[in-house]
Amino acid sequence: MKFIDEAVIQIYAGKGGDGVASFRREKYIPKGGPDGGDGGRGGSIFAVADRNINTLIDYRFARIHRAKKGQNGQGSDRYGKSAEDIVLRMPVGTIIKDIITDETIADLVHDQQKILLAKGGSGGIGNLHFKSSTNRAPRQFTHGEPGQEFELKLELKVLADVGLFGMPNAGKSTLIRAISAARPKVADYPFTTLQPNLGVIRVDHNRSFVMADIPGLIEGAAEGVGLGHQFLKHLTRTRLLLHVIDMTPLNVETDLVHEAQALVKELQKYDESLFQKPRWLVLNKTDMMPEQERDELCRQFVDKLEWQENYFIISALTGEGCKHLTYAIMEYLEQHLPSQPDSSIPEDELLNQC
Ligand SMILES: Nc1nc2c(ncn2[C@@H]2O[C@H](COP(=O)(O)OP(=O)(O)OP(=O)(O)O)[C@@H](O)[C@H]2O)c(=O)[nH]1
Ligand SMILES: [Mg+2]
Repeated sequence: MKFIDEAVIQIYAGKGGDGVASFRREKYIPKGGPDGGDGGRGGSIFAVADRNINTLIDYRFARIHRAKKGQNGQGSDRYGKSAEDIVLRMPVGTIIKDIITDETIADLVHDQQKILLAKGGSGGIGNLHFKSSTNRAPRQFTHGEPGQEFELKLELKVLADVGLFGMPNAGKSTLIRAISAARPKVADYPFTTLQPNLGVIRVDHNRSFVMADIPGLIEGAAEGVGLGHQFLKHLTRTRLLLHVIDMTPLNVETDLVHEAQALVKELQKYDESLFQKPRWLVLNKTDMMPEQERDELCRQFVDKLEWQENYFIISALTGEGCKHLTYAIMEYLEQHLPSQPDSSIPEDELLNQC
């Protein structure tokens, strides 16, 4: 299914049914009292986060959602039936904004989280309720209230603890396959991955984290080269970025240092706060380097980058170094808990998105 992470929808909650003015008319009861019932409530519109959905594509096709009107009240004390509510199911990670005010109405971070988006109008009151000691035969009734209406922007930003980024073909998807149950496509051509994939990395039975693999990024992405910047938003809610680098590119002339710096500049061009996020280097495909030179070559590379922080030498293909990397990530995440706990969600809620 096509991955869509933005949509605009219009929602119209139902109007309440009108109350009614009616009088009891029965044989042998000449002057029956008022018996007009109230109108039913109009249908409301809710959003519910559903872990089985990972795209907003449905909302590209169905943009207008209109709940039904409540039934009018009737004579003989009969109340109108309330209209059914509409429930819009959306992926976990969907942010819902009012298009006019740009205000965030909801951030669906937990599976089955339910939010009222537009309230159905209350039903009008029938004349039954206007009866009093001074007015035994009221003719008043009220109309149902209108339902709320909004135009909303839906934006999906996947929720993950760790985000992978790197050049196409660097081995990002191979890495997520090696350490989680996620099964994104892997192939030896660029731009194999065309949508974010999430994987749950289980370090031991009660410690795990969620990792996002996004499509490859290349120099000039800000100007739209390759797939552009469009997928970087899916890294904005992560707590740690892993920059995956292919240490043995097919083209031996590749300037790895320049390439790595250029990608980081792309992050910065997209969003300064993404650039400021903690970032580690993951030097991949090292199984193709001569073993005796491997560590030295990697060290020279990080030196040229003037990289003093964490770097990991791995082979996503053979799995070498991957366990050490996952433990280091887990420890880091445990030591740097999110300031807003709501920005991460229980991992089992994300499994479907793998
Ligand atoms: N030898 C070796 N090959 C690897 C390693 N990791 C990945 N590959 C190969 O590199 C190619 C690209 O791997 P992917 O995992 O699809 O790369 P990607 O970074 O996800 O690529 P895009 O989705 O296009 O951005 C595949 O042929 C993999 O088998 C590794 O550690 N060693
Ligand atoms: Mg990939």
